[in-house]
Amino acid sequence: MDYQILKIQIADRIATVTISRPAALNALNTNFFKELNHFLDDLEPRDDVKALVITGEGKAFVAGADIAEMVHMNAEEGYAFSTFGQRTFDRLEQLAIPVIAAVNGYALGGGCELAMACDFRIASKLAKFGQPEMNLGMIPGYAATQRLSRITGLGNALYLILTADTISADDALRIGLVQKVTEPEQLMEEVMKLAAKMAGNGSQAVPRSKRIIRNGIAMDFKEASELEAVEFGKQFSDEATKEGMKAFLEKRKPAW
Ligand code: DAK
Repeated sequence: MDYQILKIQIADRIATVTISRPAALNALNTNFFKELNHFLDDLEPRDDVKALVITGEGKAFVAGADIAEMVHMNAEEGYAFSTFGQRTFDRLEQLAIPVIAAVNGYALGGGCELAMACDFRIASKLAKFGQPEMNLGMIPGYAATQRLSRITGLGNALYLILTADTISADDALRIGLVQKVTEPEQLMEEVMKLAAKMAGNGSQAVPRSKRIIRNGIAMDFKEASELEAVEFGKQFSDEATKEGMKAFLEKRKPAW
């Protein structure tokens, strides 16, 4: 596919996707979702890529869904736009490998929702977060009503969605919406370090943990604990897990 919006780089087992429509602050349109799905089609079967980073070009991560595209939609098109976007974000969330949002600037509306569909959010000090849909007379459409409360708690989700306030990276850190705040020029270095740390684990423990945490949150505690126990048992058939334990006992690094 000839990508027009995404810039894709794969190096050292880490894929980096840069959303590049800076003239529209990287607003998400139908073509973005088509390109991201195409990229995920290529990525999912690969076992040489161990982490994915998503970032934006210019002063925005993503300033929301593309208002210029949405303004012309009828109910049928709005529904299609919604389901296509939701399915894409679910797909990202369910990806086997960890996904990091490197939030370089505005993450508003659909942009904050995209960041929340990633596993972690590392933010530049310049980043701003919010769900300003209220200002457009809309409600969020890519699951902010659900993901924001799960990530930051009910009070913060109600506050951000009902007031449409935009918050700083430091405030986002305070409410647990981001995991770390960096100087702008250090953002990608910090993110790559984090990605490399997970990508360097040669066992199945990273994808296995992600799968249990992601699936377990939709279960009751007992059922989720059982899922953990089943997966815990399965890893004893993995050579890499045996190697990890043996290496510890032999006081050496695992040969992964
Ligand atoms: N869509 C389209 N264009 C956008 C945009 C957006 N979300 N945000 C910015 N742009 C465009 C601006 O129109 C402007 O274009 P030109 O006038 O130069 O052609 C260019 O990007 C630069 O923007 P500004 O001139 O406004 O830049 P400033 O630095 O002055 O301001 C800003 C930056 C981020 C504060 C401001 O651009 C802004 O307030 N942007 C809108 C933020 C916003 O309201 N975002 C939420 C969008 S609503 C759904 C699913 C999801 C959603 C809805 C439904 N379904 C499933 C149905 C999600 C909705 C949203 O995300």
